[in-house]
Amino acid sequence: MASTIRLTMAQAVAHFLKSQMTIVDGRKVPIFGGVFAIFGHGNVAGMGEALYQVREELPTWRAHNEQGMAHAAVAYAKASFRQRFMACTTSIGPGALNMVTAAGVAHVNRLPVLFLPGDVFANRIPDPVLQQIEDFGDGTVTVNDAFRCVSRYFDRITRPEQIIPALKRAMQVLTDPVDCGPVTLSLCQDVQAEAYDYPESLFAERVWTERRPRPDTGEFAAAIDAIRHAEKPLIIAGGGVLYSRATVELKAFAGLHGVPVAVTQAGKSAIPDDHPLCMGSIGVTGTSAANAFAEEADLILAVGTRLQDFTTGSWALFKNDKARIIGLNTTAFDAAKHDALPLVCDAREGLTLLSEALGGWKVSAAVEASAARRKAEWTAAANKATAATNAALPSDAQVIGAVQRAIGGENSILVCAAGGLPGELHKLWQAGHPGSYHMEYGFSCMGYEIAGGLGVKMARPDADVVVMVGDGSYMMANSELSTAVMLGKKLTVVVLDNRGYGCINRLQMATGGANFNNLLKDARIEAMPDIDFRAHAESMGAVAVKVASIADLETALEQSKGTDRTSVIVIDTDPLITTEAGGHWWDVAVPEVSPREAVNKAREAYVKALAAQRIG
Ligand SMILES: Cc1ncc(C[n+]2csc(CCOP(=O)(O)OP(=O)(O)O)c2C)c(N)n1
Ligand SMILES: [Mg+2]
Repeated sequence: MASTIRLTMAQAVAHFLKSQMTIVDGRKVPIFGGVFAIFGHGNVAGMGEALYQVREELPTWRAHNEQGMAHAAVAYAKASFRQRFMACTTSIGPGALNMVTAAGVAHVNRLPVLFLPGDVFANRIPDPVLQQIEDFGDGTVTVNDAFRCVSRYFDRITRPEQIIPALKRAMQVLTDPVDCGPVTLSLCQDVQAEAYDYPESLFAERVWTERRPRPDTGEFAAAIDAIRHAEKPLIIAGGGVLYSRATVELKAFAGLHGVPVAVTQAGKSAIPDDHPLCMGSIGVTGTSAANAFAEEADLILAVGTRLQDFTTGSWALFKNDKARIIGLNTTAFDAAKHDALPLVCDAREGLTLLSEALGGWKVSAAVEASAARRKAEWTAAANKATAATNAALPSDAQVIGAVQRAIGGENSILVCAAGGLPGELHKLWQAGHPGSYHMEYGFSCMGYEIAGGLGVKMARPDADVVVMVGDGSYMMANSELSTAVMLGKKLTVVVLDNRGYGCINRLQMATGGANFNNLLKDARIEAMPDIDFRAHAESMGAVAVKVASIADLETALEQSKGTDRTSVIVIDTDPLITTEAGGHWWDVAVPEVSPREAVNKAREAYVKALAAQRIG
């Protein structure tokens, strides 16, 4: 009989997690970077005791907010190019539900995180326990069912032996390039403490290696044929290029065949922005260069992208009637979007094989010439937007310019997620090495930025992690600033205070709306908030300073380099200015009837714009 070991279910989880390994840069390392935990009655006795036992091999990190810690875990996975990830454990009820939004972030962005929320008693004897909701018609419903739609795999563990297949399934999903995403194992609190004779083999070291699927022969032949017949091809590089670590191959492909490359938010840094064939960002927040190629392209080689609306200009960007998409993606779901010729394979494998098969095929000299011209035109426009200024209230672009000049070097990683900044950064930030631009733009979840910065720093301790965040996002979630200070994970945080939800205010104006409920001045107020972000950040242990000009910002950024402490620099900005150059229409539905003339006008323009959309 196989030998067994008597453990509680929670102990089995902890021992199993610490035995999972992977290879990164030729070195064997634990695949779990650790476990973020906030304890409560749903996990302190079970998971808490179990994690204590393995604390040397599998570190437990204490956070301040479950959503924040889960964002940090998401960022850790993204900054690790999905090669390593974390687990997050919480109590039942509110602690668990606090992670649901972050699970959504992981789900949209296809990032691996293991969620281990506590759940109600499987035996139901003490019901209803503190923090247990009661469904009048279904005894099996708990709040953790909310994780189902934001998990690639969901399981509720109601018997200790169920954890055996569940853990194995979890690892398969977390490490699978296609299924990759959040896994939720909802751990009933009584079962966490229950013992079982687990087979010792469950805890044997397991080294996970990457799977790199190669293309189907027929799909490959069709893709080659389409590329060979293309006169104006364009590559769209998405996050999949980075997760596949196909950046060398992308550069080689573009260079050899002369095909211009445009990048999505997740794909930015897959090719350096200063590469002659990198046309920069595409779509709604695109450069004029990338969007000009997209408009005329007869072939779009979409590599590792979900083709979300910001990328496709809500499907109005591609204006050539003959435009054909090749969907080079590990995930058939993405590869087949919009009647694409699917090329289901790993990005690195696919690009290498395509390039080999294309041999000496190259675009015409005219394409390369227009790439050089368009890039130069865009660079001039971008430089103008980011140039230093002594305006009383600088624009986001001018702040971006200062940050880039001061700390945008080879070792830095820029982190951002929501507000007006993502659009400006997509256009204007000059990304260098792969992974140096960390934008969460699948969910664009306010409150991700600071916690995300922490996760990035944990994944890449040697990098200079720079977080750019708006006042709105800062107010939504900032508690992991204290965690970063506590863990000695140095972040440089630049807070752009435009006193409200600037980008939504602008969107409101663009859709004919009245200025209403976005900027603080347009909200229902008894006393105008005057938030002292500097003092707030200082109270959390950061070195904090408020600067009054772009010049002072550059000085403060320089000074922040000299300290090991997390630094927060606050600057007031103009809520109304964005970079006009580049960009594309975005489908945001405008009311069909309204007593407001401005809305009716916006509706007219909206209906006209809809005509450019490719349906299906
Ligand atoms: C959790 C969450 N709630 C709401 C939104 C919608 N939203 C996107 S940006 C934004 C305003 C962000 O304000 P701020 O961080 O100050 O940036 P700004 O727009 O001023 O540049 C809002 C409300 C969101 N993306 N995420
Ligand atoms: Mg703001």
